[in-house]
Amino acid sequence: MKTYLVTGAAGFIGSNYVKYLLANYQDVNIVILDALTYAGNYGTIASDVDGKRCVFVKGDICDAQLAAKLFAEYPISVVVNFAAESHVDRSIENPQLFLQTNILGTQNLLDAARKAWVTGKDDKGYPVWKPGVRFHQVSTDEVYGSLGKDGYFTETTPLDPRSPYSAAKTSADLFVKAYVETFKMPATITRCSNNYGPYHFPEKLIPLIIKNILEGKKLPVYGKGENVRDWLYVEDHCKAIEMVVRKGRPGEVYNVGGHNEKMNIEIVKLTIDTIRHIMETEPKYRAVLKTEVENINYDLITYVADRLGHDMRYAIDPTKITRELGWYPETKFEQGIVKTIYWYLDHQDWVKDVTSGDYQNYYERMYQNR
Ligand code: NAD
Ligand code: TDX
Repeated sequence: MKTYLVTGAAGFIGSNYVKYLLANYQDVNIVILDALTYAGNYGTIASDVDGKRCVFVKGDICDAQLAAKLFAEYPISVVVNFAAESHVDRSIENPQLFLQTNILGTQNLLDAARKAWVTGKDDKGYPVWKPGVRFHQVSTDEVYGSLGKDGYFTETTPLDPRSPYSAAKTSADLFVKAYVETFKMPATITRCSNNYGPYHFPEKLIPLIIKNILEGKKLPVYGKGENVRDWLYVEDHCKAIEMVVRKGRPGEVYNVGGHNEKMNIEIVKLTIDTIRHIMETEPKYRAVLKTEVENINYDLITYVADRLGHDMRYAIDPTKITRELGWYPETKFEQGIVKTIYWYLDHQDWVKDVTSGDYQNYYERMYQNR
């Protein structure tokens, strides 16, 4: 058995990863560390936490004492660091929080792992690591900056972050690299494109649009809606991470992407069309609507002021992970988006739950007078 410390697992991707691990790998125990910020929800993982294969600890990745205690208490040999402030718009409002969590938090985990996993020194003074240990950093394609019409991000594309969010994620990646070079830490990084799927917090484009359509609210599209994102179904991302943790070469970066480039406005229109079709053909779902079926149309789209420094296009070249590890995106976007919409229709209680806190204030602050 191996014990994984999975941080940020009460959020979107981390919770999907824990569910994926528990369902597919019998050789893994999990310690979840999550601060339960606005983006973390215990209910998302409550059914996974059994106190045996999976335990939950509420806490901050910046807390050095807590991290040391976890390494002392559990035989952790793998860290998968999802915990982060993840929303670009919030990073424009409060850059410092992103620096705190995404950079200092990652460095704190790197140090805690180093203290727990180093057993001595080799003849050149480099640390000797316990066999089989691995630190995995979950990063993003946003560290590469923004593309024009052509080209793809590869692992050798220069880092060129442009938002406080991506600047902080880039700094975290550089700390991981520094620990690899300086201490020979067995660490890996994955840089992934935009994820979508179950448990996605409704501040991000796809779940926000789904929620607003069902409530008959306007759909805020930034700028002209022509910015391009490369969408990946979240379970495909989880599979990629696990392949890298198990088989990826220590010290390496792997790009993960879905070959699914779409303009934002295409996403919004497709989501409107799909929900309208479901409501027309499966009347039982009309019970979740706070509007009439006839109102589900393109008139809901409203163009609002653009995001400051809005990256134009992201597109990942995942050749390396496919060639080295055999990973490929299994879920076609057209299937994934339908699955995702049904998941939200069937989990309105979850949406209500995660938006019961400060969500309404955030929403008004972000979109009123935009
Ligand atoms: P999320 O915002 O849904 O979840 C983040 C989780 O981290 C939450 O459960 C939150 O409570 C927890 N957290 C925040 N600060 C913490 C702290 N100081 N200590 C402990 N826990 C803390 O994020 P997500 O979309 O699931 O993203 C997860 C990771 O994947 C992030 O590192 C993000 O940068 C990266 N990523 C996301 C995407 C995407 O499309 N969502 C794409 C590529 C990479
Ligand atoms: O209301 C909106 N209207 C809109 O037009 C929102 C919330 C977004 N957008 C646009 C901005 C982007 O071009 O949609 C696109 C997607 O926006 P987000 O869902 O906020 O994602 P993005 O900024 O692309 O970042 C996401 O992918 C990379 C994640 O939030 C990051 O954590 C990840 O690293």
